[in-house]
Amino acid sequence: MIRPAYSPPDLAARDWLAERMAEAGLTARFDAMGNLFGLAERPSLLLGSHSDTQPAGGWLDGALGVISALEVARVAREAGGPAISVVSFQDEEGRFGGTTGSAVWSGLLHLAEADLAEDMDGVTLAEARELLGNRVGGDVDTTQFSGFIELHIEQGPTLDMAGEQIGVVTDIVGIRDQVVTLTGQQNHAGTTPMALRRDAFQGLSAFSTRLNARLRNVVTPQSVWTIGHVAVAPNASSIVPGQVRFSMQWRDGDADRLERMQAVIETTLDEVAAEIGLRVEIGPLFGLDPVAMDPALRARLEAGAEAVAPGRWRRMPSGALHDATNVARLMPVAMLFVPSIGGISHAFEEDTDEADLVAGLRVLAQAAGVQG
Ligand code: HGY
Ligand code: MN
Ligand code: MN
Repeated sequence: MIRPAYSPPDLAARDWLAERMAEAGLTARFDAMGNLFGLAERPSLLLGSHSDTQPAGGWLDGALGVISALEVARVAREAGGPAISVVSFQDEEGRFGGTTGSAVWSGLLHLAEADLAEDMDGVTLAEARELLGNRVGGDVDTTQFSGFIELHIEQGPTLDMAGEQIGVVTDIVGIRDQVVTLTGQQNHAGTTPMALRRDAFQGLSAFSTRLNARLRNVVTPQSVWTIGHVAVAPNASSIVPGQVRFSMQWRDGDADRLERMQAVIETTLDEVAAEIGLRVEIGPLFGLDPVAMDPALRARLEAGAEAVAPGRWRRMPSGALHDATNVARLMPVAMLFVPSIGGISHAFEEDTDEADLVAGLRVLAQAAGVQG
């Protein structure tokens, strides 16, 4: 099942979750973005993640953290404490940009500005939010929470290859993401000599090849860059492409290196465009800087990992982006990972051994002060 933000499956899943929160004794509340909170008495520790998915995502990305948080909160209430609240953030997967729900809740992004964002089909966030209807119950005060812990799948190969069960996250990488449009000249694929073409796809191809070579001078083995979405126009076999629109995304643990990568991207784009005779348009830049996890909360996760999986846990950075990056603007945050089999994620094959899922839940409960 895939649940793109604000889609009927996403909203049905959030309605189901709101009922489970109420059954667990929490007060369910949707805010204006569609972030769904299950609130305990003040002050409480906030646990959670996101329940929207990628267009072709796996069953655990986000949902694991939300359901685990609900279970820990339920057990905590039955045990008479501590107060644990739960959240499922909206649009972490970025139908409208990236970690949009927690970005608005944390004050990084104003709702009015977020509403202008469009998805790949031209639907605005304002239009998508209207589908929330009368679910919206008002803002959720950020000061009622003492901190935030997110359990998530690793989405990479490290723990699985090492045969370990738990990753305690040290920091979350930063990200930059933008849409680039190259415009040349649409023309006949049979009569247009190669030397006279202003072929936008050839521009993208030359850009990508040259970028891979140029970035080698700037990056480390942990740096990544991706052209994940490409729209070729008019996308016909007998027409020289007049335009390509593509996503340019890069990530690194060092904010300065993200800047240096951006400079290489922009100079390479300009150089290739000048050679082929293309116009370059670069859309708004979506960016989040690297964030370090809170030492005190992280220590609680490390103690839990040592108790639950002695000798089978490690400290590690997160190469994936998470809502915790935004929430860190408001309160102490920490994250823990369980292994992804084969390192696969953002794919239907995404999976984790049940024993590892249970281990992650137990570490989360222990770090939250809940004896499961
Ligand atoms: O792309 C990410 O890192 C996140 O899984 N949305
Ligand atoms: Mn996720
Ligand atoms: Mn994801």
